[in-house]
Parts: sequence; C-alpha cells; structure tokens
Amino acid sequence: MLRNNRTREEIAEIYNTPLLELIYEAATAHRQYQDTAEVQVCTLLSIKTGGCPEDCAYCPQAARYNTGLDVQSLMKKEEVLAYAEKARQAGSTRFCMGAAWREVRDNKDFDRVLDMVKGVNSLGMEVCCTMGMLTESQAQKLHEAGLHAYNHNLDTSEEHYTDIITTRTYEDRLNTLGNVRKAGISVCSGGIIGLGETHEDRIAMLHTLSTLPSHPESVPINALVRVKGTPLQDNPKVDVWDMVRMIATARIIMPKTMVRLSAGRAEMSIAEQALCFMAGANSIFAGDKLLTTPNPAFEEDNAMFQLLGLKPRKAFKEEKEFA
Ligand code: SAM
Ligand code: DTB
Ligand code: SF4
Repeated sequence: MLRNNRTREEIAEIYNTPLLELIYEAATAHRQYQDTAEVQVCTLLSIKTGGCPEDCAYCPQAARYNTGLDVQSLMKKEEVLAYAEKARQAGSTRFCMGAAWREVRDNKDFDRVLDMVKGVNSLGMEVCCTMGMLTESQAQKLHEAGLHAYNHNLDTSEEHYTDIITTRTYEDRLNTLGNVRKAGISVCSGGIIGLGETHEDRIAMLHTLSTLPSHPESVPINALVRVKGTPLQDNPKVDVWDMVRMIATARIIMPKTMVRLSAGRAEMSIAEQALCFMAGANSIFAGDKLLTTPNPAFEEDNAMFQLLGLKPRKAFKEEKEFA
C-alpha cells in the first residue's frame, strides 16, 4: 500500500538516514516497484521563450532580469513536430513543451498549442506541457487534445517560496495541480534544490508532494542552473550528495513515481549521475538543451547508458493514478 500520510518528521527521519544506508534503502524500494534497468528519456522544447512577466528568482526567462536571452514568440507547429520526431528517433519517449507564460490564456496561441499536442500525440510519444497556471476547463481541453502529462513544479517549500517568487502563490500552484488531476492528466511536479533553502525546506516540499491526494506520477528534481543576470546567479553549486539524498528520499516515499534527474546534469560526471540512478532516479531530459540552458548531448547519454547497462523505457508504460 502506498502511503500519502507520512508526517514531516517521518520524512525527515528518512532524509537524515546515513547516506549509504539511505541509498541502499532507496535502491531496494526502486527494485521492488520499478524495472531498475530502465530510464525514461524525455526531451524538452521551449515553444515560447523569454519575456515572462513573473519574478521566479532562478529563471533566465523572466523579462525583469537581464540574462541576454532572445525573446521568441510561439513556434510553428511544423517546427515543433519536426523537433519531436527527431527526438523520438533518438530514443526519446516523452516530449515536454514549455512556454514562458504566467498562465495559459484562452486565446489563439492556446488553440495552436492544442494542435501541437494532437500532433505530438500522434507520433506515439507521451506528450507533456509546462505553461504556467491552468484553469479546470483549460486542463480539460488539453486532455481532450491528447495531453498525457502536465508539469507544474512546487519548486520549494511553502515557507521558502515567497523568497523565490512573489508574483503568484503556493496555493495557486496547488490549485493548478488539482485542475490537472481533475482532468485526468498525469501530474508532474517537483522542485529545485540550490535556491538557498534549508534541509527542512526540502523535506517540507517532499512532504507536500507525497501528501497530495495521490502521489504525482512524476517528480522532477532539478539542481539550480545558475544563470548570469538572475538574482541567484552567485548561489553555491549544488552538492551532488544533496541531489542523491533528495532523489533517494523521493524514491522511498513515492516508490511508484517516476523520479526525474532533471536540470543540472551538464555539471555532473557520469559517476555522479550513476549515484542518482542508484538512489532511484529513473528518468532524464536528453538533448543538448533543456529549455534555454545546456544539457549533455544525446550521444554522451547513449554512451553513459551503455556503460551503466541502462536502457530507455518505452512510452505509456504502467502509468496510472496511484494513491
Ligand atoms: N512558465 C511555466 C512555469 O513556470 O510553470 C513553465 C516553464 S518553467 C521554466 C518550468 C520549470 O523549470 C520551473 O518551474 C522550474 O522548476 C524549472 N527551472 C526554471 N529555471 C531553472 C533553473 N535555472 N534551474 C533549474 N530549474 C529551473
Ligand atoms: C523540470 O522540472 N525541469 C525542466 C522541466 N521540468 C520543464 C526545466 C528545467 C529548466 C532549466 C532552465 C532552462 O533550461 O531554462
Ligand atoms: Fe516565467 Fe516559468 Fe520562468 Fe517563472 S519559471 S519566470 S513563470 S518562465
């Protein structure tokens, strides 16, 4: 039985387990609930880049920070589908389209996104979007267009949140996750470490995620990518052991969830990434770009998979709502 009532104290006890013991316990849970030889390969594409009105302190796409990013309007469907097809041929089974929006609006651009969702879906990939806040009816329309998952991160704990973002609330985020769930779309929600949060904040974020009415099917754990011009540009680099601890705890408390080793791999060695897989990560973003920042190239990841004996997971495998 999956538990969604662990207390913060119980999660803190897991999080604070001596590291090697924690990795062992996470690897055990991983074996019990998942095929440890498989890692899902996902590809991201920023379909609408930069110029965002929000103030997320980590984000290169916020208009108010001078990060030198080129602002681009919504891409054409044909370009998006060509990129998705290339990713599919390279072994990607999930395609996530990101838009630098505060929220989705009911306008022509949304209609165009619905069309892109239909197109990517017909390629046989799990199609995901991350476009900010969603209403119930927008979530429903995305579902009808064939959207498989929606990514909307909590980013950090409720307590630390207001130090990072002031232009929308934690409650707004939870409401969007509720709308996604109600529409029958798979929920992808996780966070970032390296935002200046404490260990307690990390535990609190994992507590919120694991006590939602059902565990998110997907939990991305991102290490902050420090981008020049953002308020967090000078934050210390995330320690890989902190990534491992976070992934292992997520794996133990949400054992059926896809735990995604997300942003930050460009600064990690293969040995460091192997520790994350050992600790229960079973998905990566592949391709030489995340949304706007660098990521290892497909060929580098293929070589890593070969070395570690990992294989890419098929699309639509056993993804269902779980308690
Ligand atoms: N605008 C939409 C939103 O914020 O919900 C969707 C795109 S936004 C870029 C998606 C997620 O990317 C953010 O919630 C955040 O968790 C992650 N992200 C953005 N910039 C990052 C960075 N510099 N390092 C790590 N993760 C980052
Ligand atoms: C997630 O949790 N991480 C991805 C995806 N979901 C959308 C995004 C990472 C973005 C890193 C910064 C950038 O490339 O702009
Ligand atoms: Fe905008 Fe999303 Fe970046 Fe926040 S994370 S500034 S909402 S693109």
